[in-house]
Amino acid sequence: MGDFKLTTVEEFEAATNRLLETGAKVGADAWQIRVKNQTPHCKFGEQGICCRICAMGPCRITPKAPKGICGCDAHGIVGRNYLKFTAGGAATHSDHGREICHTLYAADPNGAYKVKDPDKLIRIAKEWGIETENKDIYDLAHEVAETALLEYGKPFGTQRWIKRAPEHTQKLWKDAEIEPRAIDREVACALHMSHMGCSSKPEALVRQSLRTGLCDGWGGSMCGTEFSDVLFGTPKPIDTEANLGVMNADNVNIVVHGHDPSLSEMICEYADDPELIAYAKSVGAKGITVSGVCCTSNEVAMRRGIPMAGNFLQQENVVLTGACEAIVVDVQCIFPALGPLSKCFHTKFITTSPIAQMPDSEYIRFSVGTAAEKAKQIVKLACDNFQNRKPELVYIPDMKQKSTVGYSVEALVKVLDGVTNTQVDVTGTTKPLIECITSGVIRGAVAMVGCNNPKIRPDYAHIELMKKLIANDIVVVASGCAAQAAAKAGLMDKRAKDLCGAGLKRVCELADIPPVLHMGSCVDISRMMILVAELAKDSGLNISQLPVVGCAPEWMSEKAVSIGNYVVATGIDTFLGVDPYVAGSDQMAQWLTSGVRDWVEAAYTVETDIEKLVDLMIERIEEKRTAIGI
Ligand code: MSK
Repeated sequence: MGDFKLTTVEEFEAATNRLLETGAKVGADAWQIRVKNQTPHCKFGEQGICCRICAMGPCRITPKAPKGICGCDAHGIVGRNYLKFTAGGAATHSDHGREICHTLYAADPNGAYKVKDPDKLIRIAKEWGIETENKDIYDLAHEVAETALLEYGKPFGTQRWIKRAPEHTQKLWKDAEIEPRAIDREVACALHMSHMGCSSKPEALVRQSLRTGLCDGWGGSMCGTEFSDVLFGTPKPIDTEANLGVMNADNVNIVVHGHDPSLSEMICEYADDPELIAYAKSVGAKGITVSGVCCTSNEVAMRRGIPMAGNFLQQENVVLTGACEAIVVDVQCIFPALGPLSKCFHTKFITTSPIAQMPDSEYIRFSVGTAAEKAKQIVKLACDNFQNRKPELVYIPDMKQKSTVGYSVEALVKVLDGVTNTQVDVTGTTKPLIECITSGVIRGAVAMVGCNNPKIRPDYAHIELMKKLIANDIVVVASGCAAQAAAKAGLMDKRAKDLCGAGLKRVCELADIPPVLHMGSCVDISRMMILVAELAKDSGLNISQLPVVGCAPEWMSEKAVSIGNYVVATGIDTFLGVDPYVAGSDQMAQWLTSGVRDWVEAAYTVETDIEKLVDLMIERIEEKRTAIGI
């Protein structure tokens, strides 16, 4: 292993504490302080038994008051809250996907956005029955984009993407009446069902929660992923670095944060522009460093090798370094706290989307038509701000790890081709991976996804779970902030293979991969759905029979609940480290952890003890292996 060593959570925390000292000097607020102010949390809210969907309440369920004013009981209230939560997540992911479709619709050979993966575009067009012969690639892009946009509101039929699922899965969805129809319809239907005086039956609310999740994972998110690949390139393995040490005290530091690659791609483009680099030098910097936070970081890391400064609960840390000239955000997971915090430093907090506008920010509206001009303006503004730095406040923790990222399904299939000794030509299939699993060289796989949540020691659950899984020869595919936790710790460094069991270590060596594979942002969990669908088709097994589980140990957002619902509905048992506000209803808990298994052959497990959570996952993977006789 040479001089390779994982960075520990204790080291992360020591760096954060040092940054919080800077914050205290300038009177900055921090999430660590706000958590204390908000604790203990409201018990009614925690259990999901507070109802405020009409103006007769709010009603709260207690042993003395077991029903709301309308007569709704705890099960109906928890169920409606759960469905609304799901709808929020599905709407958010899917609207991100819609924006990407609009960007594709505006792609122009002479404009800011071009088609970078025409082969993928043609593959999708053929999949959707769109004529490709003798068609200009941009005409095709516009036609495909318009077809995709119509998936959001089409009056009849189901999502096009679901045809990618194995027939067995599609039949389960049909039989359970959870095939996702138009994306906007499922979200609207969820809000309709959970309106005052509509559904209060847990079974019905859970069913629509799965359907709404499916319109995200096999609808809006899949649009987001697939068309981002068409526009910006399908990720391939690429080297980068992760953690706050990627910021450079000598350079103008621009941090991109949020989710939509349309903005961050343009910022990266202009940060590389020789004219703007010369401009940065003219103001006293040595160059320009772009780094990322949250999923927008995953997007540009996977395609450009842009370093990852941190994940969700590190977003304030980048400002606390005193070396951030601009934090430029698009949508989702952005703390409004960044506004007041940036005022304690010289940092410009730049909001760019009408969807995410915040006080104390500089709003530079970004749109497809003006993308190049606005990106240039933002990079220049950051350069101008370099001279306003207060050197006495600058401290960048000397902490970063090497990572190899960019394992799209296409890339994964390609790299794993080299692993087995099979004589069959398996190029382009998941058969090598199946062979590794059936032979027992790899015991199974875990899709580790999701956020940070102050209820869990930040990053600890992600990192400890991943370490134990890979030591047990279970490969981990990761996305979102879970992926960044792994990268910051060093688990995406190929040298981390030495932490694996003998089988997985051998696979890592032969395929030249790290044991934790970066699959992208939170919309990219749709990549994981495509991967399991292909594994099922190539192995002849049902998805639910594969020794594969999902896990979100530190999740916090509505999007994560939508994701959980589509992962479970796809047939993958899903393990959560944070309760989704359903503890107040044993009926809802029963439906989610067991009842749904009758429909989709998978269910949730909620376990807040991290040690137990990982053991349960390993147990489940081994049970699945035994059930199929491998
Ligand atoms: S950014 S949804 S904190 S993964 Fe996608 Fe991270 Fe969770 Fe946001």
